[in-house]
Amino acid sequence: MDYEYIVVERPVEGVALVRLNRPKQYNALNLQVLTELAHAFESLDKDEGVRAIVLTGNDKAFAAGADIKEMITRTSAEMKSAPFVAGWDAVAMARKPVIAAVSGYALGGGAELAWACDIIIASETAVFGQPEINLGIIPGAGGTQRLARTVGKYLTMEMVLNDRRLTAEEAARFGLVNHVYPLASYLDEAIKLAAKLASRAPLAVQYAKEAVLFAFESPLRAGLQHERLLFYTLFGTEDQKEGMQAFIEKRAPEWKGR
Ligand code: DAK
Repeated sequence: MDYEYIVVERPVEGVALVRLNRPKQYNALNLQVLTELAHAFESLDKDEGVRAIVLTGNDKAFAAGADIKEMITRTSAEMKSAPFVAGWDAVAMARKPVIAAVSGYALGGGAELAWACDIIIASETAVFGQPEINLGIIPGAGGTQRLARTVGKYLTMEMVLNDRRLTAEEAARFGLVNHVYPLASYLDEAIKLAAKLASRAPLAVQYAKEAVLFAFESPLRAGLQHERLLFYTLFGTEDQKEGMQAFIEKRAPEWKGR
């Protein structure tokens, strides 16, 4: 598939960088962007050469939300049947770790794209918000759910009901952002972190991600059982033998991803 509104690069071994590229519209997510995003994430998730993915926009905007001009005339049925959600879902469903590198506006569906990632790196200029209420709608790509599960009821209510926006520093303080860096370095730092993840045992990384995400979806007992099952499964991999052997031999492990 040729992409019009996203760019996919391989900045370092094992890492894919997906850039939203609709700068004049602040990377507003129209159907085409979301379709391309879904395609890219599905392909990268299958690509054995890719072990971590960085999703970014540009310095001014990660993404200012779904495309309002495209949505305005749509009916309920049209919104439901158009494959809008595929983009957000593909990011959220990736088995490999996904890092959002956010600068400038991350609003509405743009913020929800960041919330769908596993780790969020922000530039000092990043602004996060769910301003859908100003348009007479509510978040529809996970905002109310992922925010509530991450920062709790009260801050989520203020953000969703009253368009409270968070600076990068505030988002970090509330546990929504892992690290804040200057504008000049946030993307490099995100790629550096992705390279570190890409150098780790691939199956263990994927299973660890799966286990953590399961915590959002299950009662504790089911989560503990799921974690244990994944833990036992890893003892059937070559990487577990290699990791433990390397420890005993005091050398660096060589991961095979099997
Ligand atoms: N949609 C369309 N165009 C947008 C846009 C957006 N979300 N955000 C910005 N733009 C366009 C502007 O229209 C303008 O285009 P021209 O007029 O130059 O053609 C250009 O980008 C620059 O924007 P501004 O002139 O407004 O620039 P400012 O610096 O003054 O302001 C801003 C930047 C980001 C604060 C402002 O543009 C803004 O407030 N944008 C809207 C933010 C917003 O309300 N976002 C939420 C959108 S609703 C779904 C699930 C979820 C969703 C959809 C479907 N399903 C389950 C199906 C998500 C919905 C949303 O995200």
